[in-house]
Amino acid sequence: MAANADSATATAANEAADASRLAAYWMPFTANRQFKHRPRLLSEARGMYYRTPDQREVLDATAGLWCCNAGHGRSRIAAAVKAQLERLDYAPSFQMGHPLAFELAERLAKIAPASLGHVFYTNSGSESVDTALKIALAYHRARGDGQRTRLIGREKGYHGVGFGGMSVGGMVNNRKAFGAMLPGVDHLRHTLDIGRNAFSRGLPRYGAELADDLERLVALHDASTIAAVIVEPVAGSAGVILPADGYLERLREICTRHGILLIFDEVITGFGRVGKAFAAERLGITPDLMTTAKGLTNGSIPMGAVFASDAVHDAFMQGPEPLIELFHGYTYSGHPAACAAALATLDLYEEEQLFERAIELGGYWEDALHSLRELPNVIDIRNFGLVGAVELAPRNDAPGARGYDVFTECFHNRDMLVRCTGDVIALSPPLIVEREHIDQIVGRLATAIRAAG
Ligand code: PXG
Repeated sequence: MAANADSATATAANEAADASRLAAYWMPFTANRQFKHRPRLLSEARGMYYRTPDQREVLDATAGLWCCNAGHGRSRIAAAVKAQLERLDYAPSFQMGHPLAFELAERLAKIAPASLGHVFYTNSGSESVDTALKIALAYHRARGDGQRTRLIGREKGYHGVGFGGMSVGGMVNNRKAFGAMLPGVDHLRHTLDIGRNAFSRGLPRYGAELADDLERLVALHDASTIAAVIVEPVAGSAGVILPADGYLERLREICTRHGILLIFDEVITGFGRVGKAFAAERLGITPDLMTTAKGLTNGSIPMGAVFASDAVHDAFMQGPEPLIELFHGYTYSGHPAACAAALATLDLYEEEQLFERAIELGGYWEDALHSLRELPNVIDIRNFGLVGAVELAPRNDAPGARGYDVFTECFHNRDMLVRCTGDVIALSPPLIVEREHIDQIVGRLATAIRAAG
């Protein structure tokens, strides 16, 4: 008895000591104090599973943060990074190059829509977005159309956390504390319409006309002042918001008619998430610029890439050759270790045919998710490719509480990692997922939704 009490005291003391050691790390997009009272730690990962420090196996239903598309612990990537760091750890990225950066750009251009033949490297999705916005502004200027300075985003859009991405983004909590942001930004209406589209399977039927909102902004500002429109083909962070069938075609058509560049933010949808290399290909609509990150290196080494159309790129390649065409870039643009990781990742995607998985499994995924429809408080289910969302009714006076409870219930009691954003549970498993994992994901989520009440 006494021994037990002693060991309980010792355990409590250890935990207290550990908790105090969590203080220095100011965690991103996290309720720091709440987290540190009851930490959720992951210490190892392989395949479809994370492992916690206390050796629980946690099923990864979110591919980390939408990035580990080939699953975890891929030794091919680790070996490529190690070999590269030993061969060439770093090379300057301005006015100098190294072979892998060129090789990777060529590989990437091959899997992108045909006209997107040029690649600019960054280190994250946020940097990709700010890079694309800057390229759009400078493109018009290079063509003598420098009065086109307005940028158009969309309500509920998420384009990272730089000042550019935050300004064109449309999630209020990501904006409200940070001042006036970029001037000359406007927003399209968002495309979430549960009233008309609840429980759609795949792209919803109603809402293509929402693209005409761009005509409203053109009428207000005049097309001659607008540089670019940026949208996520499928919005992830705001809770998996799908475009209605025909919406993106219409947006493309309006942009083309008015000489406005269309930017697809494919940070989440890129690298196989929706059944092709990019949503642009799956949906048959080609943007002028495309932002990516995450799945580019399977989440292993930070890296992003902006794809630019030949027309955009070529507009810069004018004038005297000794002139730098774009005064933009990062110390770590095309970092050798990141290039090695990306090349190994592309090998895995190709050899294991992972980009096709979201189409092969799409029907099974859709049926499994929609089996949750009758559970208490479920007000919508959305799916496309290997992305899914279950939207729950908010509790009275406590928006987000039910979603958070499902998330913590999943992690602590059902050994599964999901994302919650408000009262939406978002799912995006690694593309190596098998049918039995899908059954587990849906089964565990069902019990967590019931338990959260
Ligand atoms: N654009 C899009 C479309 C994104 O989803 C970014 C840009 C920014 O990427 P970086 O690498 O700078 O974080 C993202 C990031 C979530 C979640 O809540 C989504 C993201 C990041 C973290 C969490 O589902 N997307």
